[in-house]
Amino acid sequence: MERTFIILKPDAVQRQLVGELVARFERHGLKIVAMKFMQVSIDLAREHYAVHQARPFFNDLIAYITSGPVAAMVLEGPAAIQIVRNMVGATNPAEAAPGSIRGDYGMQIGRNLVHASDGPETAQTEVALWFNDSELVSYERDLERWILE
Ligand code: IDP
Ligand code: MG
Repeated sequence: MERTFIILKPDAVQRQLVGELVARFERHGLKIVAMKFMQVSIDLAREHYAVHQARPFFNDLIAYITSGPVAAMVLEGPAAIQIVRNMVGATNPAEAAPGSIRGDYGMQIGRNLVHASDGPETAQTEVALWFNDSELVSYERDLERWILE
């Protein structure tokens, strides 16, 4: 079983798309393991996006992710990382396939609505950066056998 980390970025919150986007993940069959609504600090933003610190858009990226509250969550399922990346779509909404979140709701790369972990190592690092162990909830879904064989 795999876990992946997702942020519904400030534009998703301001555009009142939180429910719609969470519904997409739920409908797909992904299991919500953790979720919180929060204002991201500059320090957390810099740590989360540390891999991009040398990029020309880094300061804009930090300004964007700290510009208002976000909804952060951990989703679980077999191949959850790849499934969520597919659902999110290409980084630039202009290149994202219709049917993906960025392809359906986004216009520009600097307002692309959602972050999702890009691999097993980043997923593990990001989950640990954003959530304490006690915030990751273990429970059974009654309909599990109708989603996973
Ligand atoms: P990803 O979110 O699809 O994984 P990354 O390459 O990891 O894309 O970039 C992280 C975030 O940085 C993007 O989601 C986007 O918000 C922003 N970003 C990436 N490239 C650019 C750019 O060229 N200009 C402005 N913002 C960018
Ligand atoms: Mg990325």
